[in-house]
Amino acid sequence: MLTLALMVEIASLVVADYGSAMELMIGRQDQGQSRWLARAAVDWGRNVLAEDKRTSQTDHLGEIWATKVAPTAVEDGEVAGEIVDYSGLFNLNGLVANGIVVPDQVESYKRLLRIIGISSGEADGLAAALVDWLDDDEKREANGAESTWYAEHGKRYRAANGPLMDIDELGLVRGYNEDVIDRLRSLVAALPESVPLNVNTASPEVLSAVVAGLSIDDARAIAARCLVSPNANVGSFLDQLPKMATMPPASRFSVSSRYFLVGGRAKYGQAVTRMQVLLDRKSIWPEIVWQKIL
Ligand SMILES: [Ca+2]
Ligand SMILES: [Ca+2]
Repeated sequence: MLTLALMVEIASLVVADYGSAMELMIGRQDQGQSRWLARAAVDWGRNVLAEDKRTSQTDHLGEIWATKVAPTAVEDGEVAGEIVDYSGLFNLNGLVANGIVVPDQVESYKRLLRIIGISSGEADGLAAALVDWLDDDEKREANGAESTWYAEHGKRYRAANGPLMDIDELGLVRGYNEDVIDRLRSLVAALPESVPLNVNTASPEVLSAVVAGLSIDDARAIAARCLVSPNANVGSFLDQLPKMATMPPASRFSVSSRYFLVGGRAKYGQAVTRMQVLLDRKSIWPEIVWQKIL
C-alpha cells in the first residue's frame, strides 16, 4: 500500500526540480511547493480508498482510511491529510428527487435541525426554504422562498431550482445564517445524487434524524456499539432499532460508502495550502467530483 510517507517522498522529488528553476520568485515558489504537497496528500487519500475498496466489502470507522494523518514534517514544511465519509452524512439534495419534494426526507431534515438545537418553528422555515431552493418549480412553500422572494429582498440571484453544489451554497438560501451553517457543517453533505446512508459511519444525530422514533440516546448507543462491532449488513442495523421506531425502507441504508471528502493541508516555507476533493468511489479508483483550494 502507498503510505503517506511515500507519497510525500515522491512529491518532494518533484518539488525539488520545480523549485530550482524559480529562485527569484521565492513567495510563488513556496506557494507552488505547498500545493504540490497538498496534492500529494489528496493522492494518498485516493490510493488508500482504492486499496480499501479492493480489500473490503464494508466501510466503517475502524478502517485505515478513517485515521487522520497528523501533520508530518517534510523538509522545510509539513503535510497532513484526512478522509471523511460523505455517505455517512445527511444528504441535503435528497429532500428533492427529480425536481419533486420527498416528504419523509423533509421530516427527517426537520428532526435533524431540532436535534442541533433549532426551534421547531425555525426548523420548518429552514426546511421549506431549502425545498424551494432545490425543487424545480417557483411555487413557494409556506415560509419558503422562491425567486420572487429573493428579488423582493434585494438579492441579485434566483432560487437554484436544482441540487446544491456544496454546503457553502446554503449561505444564499433564506434563513441560513453562519450560525445555522456551522451547526450543520459536520452533519450534512450535498451529494450529486441520492445514495444510501452508511449506518456504520453516520453520527447519532443523523441516525436519530433519519429514523423516526429513534431517540438521540438510543442512536448514541447504536453508534457506540458500531465502533466496536460494525454492521456487516443493513439487517443487523435494523435489528437494533427500538420497537417504537418507524422502519424506513431498507434501501435508504447501506454498510458501505461511495462518496468521500479528502482534505489535504500542507505548509512549505511561508505558504499554506488547504485542498478539498470530493471523490466518487463508484468503481475501485475514486473519481474527482470537484476540488477546491482554500
Ligand atoms: Ca472498506
Ligand atoms: Ca423552487
